[in-house]
Amino acid sequence: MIKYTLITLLCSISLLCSSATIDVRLVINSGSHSLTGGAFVAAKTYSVSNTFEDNSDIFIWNHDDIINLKVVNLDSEPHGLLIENHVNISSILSGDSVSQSFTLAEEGVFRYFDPLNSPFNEYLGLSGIVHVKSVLDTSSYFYWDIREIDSSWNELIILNTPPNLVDYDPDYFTINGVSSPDINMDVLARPTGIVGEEFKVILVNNGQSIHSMHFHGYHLTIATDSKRPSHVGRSKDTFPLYPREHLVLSCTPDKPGEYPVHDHNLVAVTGGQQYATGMFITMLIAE
Ligand SMILES: [Cu+2]
Repeated sequence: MIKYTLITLLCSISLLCSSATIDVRLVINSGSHSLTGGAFVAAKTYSVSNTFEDNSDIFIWNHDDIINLKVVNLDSEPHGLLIENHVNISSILSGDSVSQSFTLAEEGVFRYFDPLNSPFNEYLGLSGIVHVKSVLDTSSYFYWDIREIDSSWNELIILNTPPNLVDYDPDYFTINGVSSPDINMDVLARPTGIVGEEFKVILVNNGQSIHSMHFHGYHLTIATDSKRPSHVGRSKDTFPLYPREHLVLSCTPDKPGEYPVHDHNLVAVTGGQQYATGMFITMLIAE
């Protein structure tokens, strides 16, 4: 079960936009991530619930909002929380919590993650997405938190045995913590729209592998490329995405239909060595 925190505040018709103050209780949980084919791996995630979720929550906030954040560590190990450009909590002991208030002073897409035991804690699932929007931005957005899992790594990391980086051989591939066909049920992930109306897709690679997402049916235009800013404005159908990189892609569909998107690295459309699952989603566009 995926749980999201979606907080969108629109200005009233008055010319004055005031910032909101939002209380967020973010919990670090450990548990079993259910994978395609009935498999499970040990994982750790951040969520607003005391119950383990398969993927860390995606936060959508408005520029200038004030966040009163309390991070609670329910895991047996110390963990931290870094939100790029906004927050740096270096360590929270097991059973402890840290509170911090901050203003969302910058618009954009930011990763949040555990800086401890890098890259293994963020690999286990302690990494997610924060999107800070202009209060005037009424665009339709979809979110893909892209990562892969080497189930043998999870077993070792949970036992505090660092795996060998050169042995990384992922066998599961997820978007927002789930694989095809279940990912098509995720309304925050699955692009839906209408011919002639722009939508945007935010892709964040929270894994350790390079992925390359191929869109059928349409060309999309790069609105943001965190790794290669000079590529902004390019229009094409396949987009490489490096670890810790994010992209914002814009699409204005020119025809109706259901069109697939998948990782062009075809091992990523498998799960537990079974084809076809993994990173495969469809866009559904109405007339
Ligand atoms: Cu393709």
